[in-house]
Amino acid sequence: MQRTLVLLKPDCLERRLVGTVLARLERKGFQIVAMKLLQVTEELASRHYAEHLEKPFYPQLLAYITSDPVLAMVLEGREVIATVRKLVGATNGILAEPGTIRGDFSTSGQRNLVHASDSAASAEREIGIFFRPEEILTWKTDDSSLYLAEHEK
Ligand code: 3AN
Repeated sequence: MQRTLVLLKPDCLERRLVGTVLARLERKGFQIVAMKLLQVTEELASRHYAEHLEKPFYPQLLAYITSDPVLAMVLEGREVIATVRKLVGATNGILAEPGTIRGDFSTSGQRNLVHASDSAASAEREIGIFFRPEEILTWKTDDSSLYLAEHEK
């Protein structure tokens, strides 16, 4: 089973779309194993967005991600990293396919509602930035047969 970091970003909270977005991720069959509401600081943003620090859009990205709280979570499941990226859609909401979260709810390249880790290495790094190991819970329901075939468990 894989884990991925998902952030519901300030615009998602401001637009009261938390329940809508979370429902899409949850009903796919992924398990929430950690969750917290937090205000992203400048220091936290610079660690999370380390690859964008030198980009021309970084000051705007920093202002946006620190403007209001984010809901951070760790989701667990089969192929969860790539699958959540597909559910979220392309970075720019204009280009994101209809049916994806960004494709259905965003017309922006910055205010695009959700962050999701893009690889196993990113997931491990980003989960470590937002959560201490003891904040990630190990729990299982016995309903896996509703979601997976025997050989997929
Ligand atoms: P994604 O979130 O799809 O992985 P990244 O990692 O390339 O996209 O970008 C991280 C965040 O930086 C995006 N979610 C978006 O908020 C912002 N961003 C990316 N590219 C741009 C851009 N060209 N102009 C403004 N903001 C951008």
